Amino acid sequence: MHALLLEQLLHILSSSGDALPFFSTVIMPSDLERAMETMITVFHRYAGNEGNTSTLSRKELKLLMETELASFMKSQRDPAAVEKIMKDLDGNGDGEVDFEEFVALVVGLSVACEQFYKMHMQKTGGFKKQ
Ligand SMILES: [Ca+2]
Ligand SMILES: [Ca+2]
Repeated sequence: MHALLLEQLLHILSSSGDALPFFSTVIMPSDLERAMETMITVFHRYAGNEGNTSTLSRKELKLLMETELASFMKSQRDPAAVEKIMKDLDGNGDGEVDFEEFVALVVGLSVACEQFYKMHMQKTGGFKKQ
């Protein structure tokens, strides 16, 4: 992520007066806020299993993908897929996947899914103006 953008976002969050941003304080989180919270909690659920508790080892990433991205993994016939994805995600080359690197996976899959979503909507006429 762009360092300046991250700095700005951190500033906005910290100036809201609550050190632990908004998730725990928002009574009715929006869909998007809920999605963000889910990404964070899912990541930490797996990252905490072994070694560094704030990064995913190869084993932790594999378990996360097999459990949380089961349908994607089922359609994936390449047995070395996790290995390749791990290598792609590990931007800083430390052999672990941190949250920022993990988010790239979620973003990549979301972008790919959105392409299918658009095709589906066009086929079913979902994009037509009412
Ligand atoms: Ca870990
Ligand atoms: Ca890394």
